[in-house]
Amino acid sequence: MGRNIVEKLLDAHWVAGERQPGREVAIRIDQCLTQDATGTMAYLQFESMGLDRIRAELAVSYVDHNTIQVGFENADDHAYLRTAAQRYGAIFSKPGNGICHQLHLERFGLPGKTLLGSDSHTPTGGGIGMLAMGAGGIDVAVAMGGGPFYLSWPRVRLIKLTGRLQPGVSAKDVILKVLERFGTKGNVGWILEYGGPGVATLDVPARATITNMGTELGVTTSVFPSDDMTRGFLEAQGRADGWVALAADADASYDDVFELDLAAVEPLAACPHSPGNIATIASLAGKTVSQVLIGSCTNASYRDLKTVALLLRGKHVHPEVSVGVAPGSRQVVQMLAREGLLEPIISAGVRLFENACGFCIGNSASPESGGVSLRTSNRNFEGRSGTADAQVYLVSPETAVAAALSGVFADPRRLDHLGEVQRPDRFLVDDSLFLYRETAGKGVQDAVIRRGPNIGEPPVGAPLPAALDGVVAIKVGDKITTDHIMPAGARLKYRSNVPQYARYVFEPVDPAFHDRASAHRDAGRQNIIVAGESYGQGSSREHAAMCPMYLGVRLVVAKGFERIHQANLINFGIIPCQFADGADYDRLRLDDRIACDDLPALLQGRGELHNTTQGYRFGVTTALTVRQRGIILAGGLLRQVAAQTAREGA
Ligand code: MIC
Ligand code: SF4
Repeated sequence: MGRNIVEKLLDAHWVAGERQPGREVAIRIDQCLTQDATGTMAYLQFESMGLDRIRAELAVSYVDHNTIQVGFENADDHAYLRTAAQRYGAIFSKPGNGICHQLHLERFGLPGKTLLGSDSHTPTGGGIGMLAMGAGGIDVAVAMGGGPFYLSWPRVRLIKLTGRLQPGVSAKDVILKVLERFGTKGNVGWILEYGGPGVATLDVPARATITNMGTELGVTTSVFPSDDMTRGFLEAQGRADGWVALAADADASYDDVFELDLAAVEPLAACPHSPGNIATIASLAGKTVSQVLIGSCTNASYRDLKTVALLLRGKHVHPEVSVGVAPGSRQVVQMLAREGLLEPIISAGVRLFENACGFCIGNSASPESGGVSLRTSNRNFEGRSGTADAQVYLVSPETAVAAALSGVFADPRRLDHLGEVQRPDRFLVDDSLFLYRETAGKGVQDAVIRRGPNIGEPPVGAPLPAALDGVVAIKVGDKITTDHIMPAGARLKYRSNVPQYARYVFEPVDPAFHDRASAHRDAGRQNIIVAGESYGQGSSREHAAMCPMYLGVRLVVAKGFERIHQANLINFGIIPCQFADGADYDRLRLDDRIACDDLPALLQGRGELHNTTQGYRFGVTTALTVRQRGIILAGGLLRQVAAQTAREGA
């Protein structure tokens, strides 16, 4: 029987496990990426594991999130990351080089390889035929050290593309269509594989836009075949040597097939406050817009920004709309500059931002109060923009330009000069902002790691106690994102300093959480988080587990969890339990005291918790592998790996 692309990639990297949907498998990771907001902790944890050097084929440490540098914190992080990369043998991408996913696609991504990144949008690499996944920093640290990555054997859905997109409709509309169909919850454990004759009509940046936002569905990853289009892209990047073909066998089978006619896709928007809240631009036409921002790892490629430049040429943005462009990489900026395409953007009255995450993570360009902001990025969670009551819509670059020019939502298919962008024969390649081990100056072993005052210590958990003397420290609803749990934006600069960052756990939901949880912890009680469906959507930030661990959280009881966050909770020794009966969610109240005499027994799959305040018992379930139970019992992965390394060294 033939194999699909996902099976081929998993088989080629097989280490151990069972080919059964939902069962855990271990695979070898070829390439790793980190970014600065998660990278400092990833490297600090790598150091605590006692390994002397990076063993993965390739590791790249990007600086793209925290480039604001108000105060010393970000700069301390950058210096630490640069010197740690030099010491352990990673490539360091300096601030100013661009956004990790865009850069990785341009310069390092290769079909047939696995990629693990400490950022949830790592699946961008699926656009070039990689099995690319996001994970918490500590999982990436383990993979950098040559250890395997564990994932559930997936169910694979074929998204069969036919037809060709109309001019003015682009890749963003395709993934918004997929989001409309499958939503942002209920997709854990799936991988999307794209196929069908429509694939050949999409270039690599378009494919990468689609795989990038597969993350918003909650799938493990998304992957495209590697074909002539892929080869052409690699050739134009001067990397043709790395091309291999990758296609599903003719008789491959899938767990599900969804057919999508590209010609029938209309311009779409994800409406506030979820990437799965989809409406047609036609239904929004005429609605006033106050801000338009084009950029992020989803839609800031050369193709996207050249499209924007050509659409803006000779025109001016609407007087009442604030418009900004943040290119995805320095290559994109250099190409636009060489082709005279920055001029039309600037002359149109657009603000040119740094090629970094910037507005997407809410650390710049927040909209006005109640403002309507159209963005080409991938997340529109409430408050993420930095303005609590802003209305953020996610759209394609073409739709963004149509709104920038008219001041209202407008159909991009009516713009002039659509569809004029072709891939260049040669991209402008200038790798001078990548610092390679060989060019970094000193011998790897001699490099001195710079640790400014912002560089803290990764917290190490304590082994699981036998009994639980817990208290419900917060009760939250459905679809709580990691932005709710551990806000980014203005708080992002504390990522390397856990005691400080922990002050902001649940800040957008309940600013009193930190003080309450600290008081329980100091009184010797364990904190419990009670949550609804899809707890932990969004970012891969392990701080959303690490900081709660620091505040004494031992248990999250929810109706459902998202993949990366569930793995992060386990990695930090926190038990993710589900209600055996969802109705018990309603009964639990803040401050209820919860007891359990045999906490380790809970890890076996099923158990009972005793609500001693209200005087009743309720059932919970866990779905943990032997490996995961070991991590929780040990008090977290860091503690477990450090103990193992010490034993091996002894
Ligand atoms: C995001 O888009 O939310 C981020 C910021 O890139 C995060 C990573 C982080 O929190 O540092 C992600 O997507 O994983
Ligand atoms: Fe950066 Fe935004 Fe992409 Fe996250 S989603 S990596 S913040 S550009």
